[in-house]
Amino acid sequence: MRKSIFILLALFTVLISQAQTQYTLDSAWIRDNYVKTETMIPMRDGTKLFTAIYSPKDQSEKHPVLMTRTPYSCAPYGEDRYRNFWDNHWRYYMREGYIIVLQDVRGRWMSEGEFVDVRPFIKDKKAKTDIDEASDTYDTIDWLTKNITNNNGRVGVMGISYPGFYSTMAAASAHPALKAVSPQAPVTDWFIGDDFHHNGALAIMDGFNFYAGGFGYPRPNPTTKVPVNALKIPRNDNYKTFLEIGALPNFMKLTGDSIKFWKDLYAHPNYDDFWKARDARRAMVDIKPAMLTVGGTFDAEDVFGAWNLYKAIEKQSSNTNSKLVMGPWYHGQWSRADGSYLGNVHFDSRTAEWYQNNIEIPFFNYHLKQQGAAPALAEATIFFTGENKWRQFENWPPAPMKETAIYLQPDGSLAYTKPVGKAAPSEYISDPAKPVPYTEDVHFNRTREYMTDDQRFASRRPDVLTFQTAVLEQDLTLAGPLIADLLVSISSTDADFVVKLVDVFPDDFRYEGNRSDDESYPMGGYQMLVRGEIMRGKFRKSFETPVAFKPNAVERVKFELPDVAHTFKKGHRLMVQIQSSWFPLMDRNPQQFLNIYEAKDSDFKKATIRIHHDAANSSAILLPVVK
Ligand code: PG9
Repeated sequence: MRKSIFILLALFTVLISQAQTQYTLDSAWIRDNYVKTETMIPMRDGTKLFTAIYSPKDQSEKHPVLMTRTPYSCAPYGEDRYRNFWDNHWRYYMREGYIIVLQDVRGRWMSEGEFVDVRPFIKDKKAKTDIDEASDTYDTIDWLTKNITNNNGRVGVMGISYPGFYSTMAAASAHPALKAVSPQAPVTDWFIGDDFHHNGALAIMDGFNFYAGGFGYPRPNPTTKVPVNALKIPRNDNYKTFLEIGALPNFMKLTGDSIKFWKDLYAHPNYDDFWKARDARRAMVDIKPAMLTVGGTFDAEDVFGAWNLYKAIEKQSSNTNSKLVMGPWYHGQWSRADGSYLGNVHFDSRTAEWYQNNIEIPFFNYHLKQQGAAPALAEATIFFTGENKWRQFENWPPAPMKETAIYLQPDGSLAYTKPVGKAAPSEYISDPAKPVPYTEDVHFNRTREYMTDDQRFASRRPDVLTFQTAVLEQDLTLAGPLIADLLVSISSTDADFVVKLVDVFPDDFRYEGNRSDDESYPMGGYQMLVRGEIMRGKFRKSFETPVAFKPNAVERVKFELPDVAHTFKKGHRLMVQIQSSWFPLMDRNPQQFLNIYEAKDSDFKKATIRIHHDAANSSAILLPVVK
């Protein structure tokens, strides 16, 4: 007995030391194989940008450069302090011997100059003072290729989210050494679908926490100092906190007068030149480098950006080598986690690892190291949830996709035929004092998991309408954008419309688990959110010019929801939910036609919302059906 305990202890000691070695090896490995330098690179207008360069010590061959430009800092600062690349996909490129370059964008952290949020692209630059993120990237690449020893003259740029926006702008730089760019979950249009607004409605929780929590604070001079979050609000229950803060002017009182972008956002309530100039798609013309646009179908921040940046490149720059990959991921999951599940929903494989090994690394190795054959990359590589399979397409949306109307019926069903005869509309009272929560749970920060969460908490509310199909007798696969085409009447002069596409699991469904470390659990009747989107009703005719509703008159509210890639399996049902708030994910609509950024708490009124589904006014969802 004593001997076996000794053996076990010895084994345990060896295992622990190996684990530490592995961990130590990772961080020590970087120091053993890379050397870090920091420099200020001059831009054409004289502004210098802080740049950290990690170069392989191996000088036996020339190395490609892979860069990310970020507003989130190149930390840690100091040539003796190394970033831990081992917890994300950059580790693969260090193992491949790339020169890794991180740069603080203009006006952020240690870079000189003035920061401008999603700096507008200048198409025809005439003077050295006509600078934008594309010209800053051009000047940076020029300096790098001329000054980094042992580089092979080929540069790539990659970035997720805001760094995804800078990747998009890099592609527009047209520097001849720039051979491959991967905008990932790229910030693309902050009024129509990314981060701050969805169809004109304000993403109040994310936007306020992000800007008022630190990012928006003034940075008068270069600094490595992390801004202290000066926001003093209760952080135990976001629904309660944001409801008690109330109307949007109250949030401005909390931020004070120092957050420029927050003031800009309030000053531009409609889709005007301020927002149009910041639409990254404007720059996607005559793009030279190979493009790999990547995103997550369940990305709560920039799912719009990924799908629609790719579509803009296809439409505006048809000669570009442009590919799309969309996996079943939350924001950035493909760079860190294994991608095998999100919340309660499992995907039966390590989708992120598959993507890294089969797509991203071969993409950069081919274009930057001229290694291997051209990756056999389909135009669009898309993971379909529901069936849990990758599918490849020659274009996206796929040619066989057929836009198919499914109609809301008076009895709460959905059918491919229009309702016949007359019928009373379905209606609910939308009360801004009791908005529909975006999730069942209580927490402060917005969760990632809400994008696939069970929607039964909502469908049981009197202010949420549900329509569902009969049990499906065969699989139904959707591939592309959804269009909500609603005929509505409201008792007031403005309202929001949230449409949710839901996969209703069979009552006896059980997640069986497919790995030894995976438990199994019941999911009978689970109402999986596949896609949700909000439309601020006053923008139904135009995002530039809001129009009031005529009380109680039937009007059309038609809008696009971000693309989906999902198979409703045989035995499931397809459900549509309709509601008029989604809180505190989105700000509340006072349900009166006014400038919401100037609303008073007393302006928020209940309204009766009616959704019409009869022969004359047939509300429908246009489904992107592929067989
Ligand atoms: N898409 C994220 C974001 C950027 C700017 C404001 C709010 C959110 C991000 O960069 O992660």
